[in-house]
Amino acid sequence: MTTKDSLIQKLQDKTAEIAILGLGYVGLPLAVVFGEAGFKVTGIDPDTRKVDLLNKGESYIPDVKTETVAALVKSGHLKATSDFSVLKDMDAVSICVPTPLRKTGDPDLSFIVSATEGLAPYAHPGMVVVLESSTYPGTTREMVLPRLEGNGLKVGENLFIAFSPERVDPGREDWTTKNTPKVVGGITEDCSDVATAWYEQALDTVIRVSTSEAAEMAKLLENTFRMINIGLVNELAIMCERLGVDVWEVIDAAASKPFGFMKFTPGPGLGGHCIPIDPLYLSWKMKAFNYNARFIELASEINTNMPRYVVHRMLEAMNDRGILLKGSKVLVLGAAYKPDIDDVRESPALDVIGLLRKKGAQVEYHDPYIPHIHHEYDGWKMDSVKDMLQSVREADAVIIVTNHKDYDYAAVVRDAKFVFDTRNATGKFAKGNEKVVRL
Ligand code: SAJ
Repeated sequence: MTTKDSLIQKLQDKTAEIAILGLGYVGLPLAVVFGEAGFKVTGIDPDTRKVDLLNKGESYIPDVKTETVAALVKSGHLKATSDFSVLKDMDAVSICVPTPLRKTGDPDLSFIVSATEGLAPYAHPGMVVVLESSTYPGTTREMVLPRLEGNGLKVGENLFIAFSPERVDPGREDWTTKNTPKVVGGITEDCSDVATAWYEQALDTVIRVSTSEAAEMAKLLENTFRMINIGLVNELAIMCERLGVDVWEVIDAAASKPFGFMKFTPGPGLGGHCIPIDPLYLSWKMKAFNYNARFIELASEINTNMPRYVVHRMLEAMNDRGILLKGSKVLVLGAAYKPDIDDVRESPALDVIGLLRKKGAQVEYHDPYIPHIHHEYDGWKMDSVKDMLQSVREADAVIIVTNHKDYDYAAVVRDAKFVFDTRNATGKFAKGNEKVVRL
């Protein structure tokens, strides 16, 4: 029996030992899915706080219930450690580490490199390694493979390497790690065979592609598609304002088309750790091929400018009402990067608050999910106000930046002196209401 066949056999009878490198919002749900499928899973993370919580049977990820973790720890299907040497006993390793941007706007692969270099000393014949972190096409072949191959390890023969993009949408309950179709592409056909055989043991649907580059590019297409279409509707909002047309009415009307259209809505900018970032990994890579990814650059420019645009619109609307922004009390409603989650990464609210502060407004914010924020570049820190409606009443102006569903928008409109609504959250309360201006 070849090394490949015996590894596939161990994966199919679930005697293969699984390691998940990186226990964040991607890695922990994946560890749970493999554990619940019957594998013994070892989570590895340098953050000992996460390790200790997991070994006590506690979850720190909202999408993963503590009772789920507790049951898996109790049954011996899940444990955690910060000690990479356990990898010498592992047969299958999934790398789920962040791929942010550097301050220069270039891809930051340092987490992938350090995870791979942490794994390398323990890589052994009969191991499969899958990278899940969103990254540019070629990363698995150029950055992971060279660090693992050698010392008797030959990819496709006794070492199997693939890429499988994470598709975790924090806070979503209908599509989960287990039931969301999963793309898998290997460095070689044999690598694809092994990685697919592994993932098919725990995930409902595995979509096999021919190479790791195809899998890397599929992910970037998914998120570039979103970023560009959000940029399109943001520019549509700018055009509609010039035309005196209600962009929200226009989008709702277009969305009545049952085919050939997909609804996106304008807003104060593009937040999160996926959509604003993943496409820039692609445009950065294309520069090495002397190709300028113009759609991505333009959409990124439009989206990046939206915080400045909405503050300008608000300033104009306040001026029309004789309210001077400088020195006025402004309440920002919603700081998370999208509704009903507790994540503030890259949130446009941070930019809006920074711009309002620079224009001399006395800014407060409220967000039920974000008790405090700290702007790492500008250095300012703020705590969410406690009584949202009380702060609405005390403010000279309110700007709705993130439209959490729990907000009572009727009460906000009732009690506010002026509302600038960047999300059409006040929709039906805004019609003909002088106090409300929408993007
Ligand atoms: N946004 C708009 N208008 C829209 C949609 C989004 O302004 O029409 C803004 C949001 O407010 C947010 C940013 O864009 O600031 C990103 O929003 P998102 O809905 O794309 O949410 P994310 O960043 O959590 O994206 C994730 C992605 N999932 C993965 O990468 C695995 C994305 O592929 C999903 O499609 C998305 O969740 C989702 O559908 O919720």
